Amino acid sequence: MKVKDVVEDTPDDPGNPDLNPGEVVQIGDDGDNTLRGSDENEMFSGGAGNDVILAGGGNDRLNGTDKFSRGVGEIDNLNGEAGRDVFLLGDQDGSFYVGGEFADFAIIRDFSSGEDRFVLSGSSSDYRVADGSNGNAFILTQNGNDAVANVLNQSAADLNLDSQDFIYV
Ligand SMILES: [Ca+2]
Ligand SMILES: [Ca+2]
Ligand SMILES: [Ca+2]
Repeated sequence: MKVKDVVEDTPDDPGNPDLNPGEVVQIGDDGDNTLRGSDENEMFSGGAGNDVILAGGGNDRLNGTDKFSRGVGEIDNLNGEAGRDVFLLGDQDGSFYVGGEFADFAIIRDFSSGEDRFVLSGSSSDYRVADGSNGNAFILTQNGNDAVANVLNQSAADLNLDSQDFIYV
């Protein structure tokens, strides 16, 4: 089951797990879902399972998991596509995709510095970046070296955890 709804009245805050005015919401179930967006501004939540999100145009917020399953054991594919997109990798309760080390993380296909942003839990000192094997970069927890995201077409030097590309909640 996929749920689609329109949010009417909440704060406009990309780091907020709640919803923003005018956002269309797409929510996956516990299986492996493909959520395909339109040119509207959307909020995607893949939930449990290994999900693919194709956000389409518009300024979208992409969460491959949710506050319940938290990305544990999941590998989600997040595609922001056109527009200024936000990739949610954690919330105020902690980082997503932690527990399975390199068996759980979000794959970010089209991050563009200065345009798109990441949301991470905590502060920049909780994370580090490292180069992957083929022209990609990992965002890892400082504590436990647990992969949170694999950012394609970026090197570790391209990702500045203290820049405005990163929002901490
Ligand atoms: Ca969209
Ligand atoms: Ca998922
Ligand atoms: Ca992990």
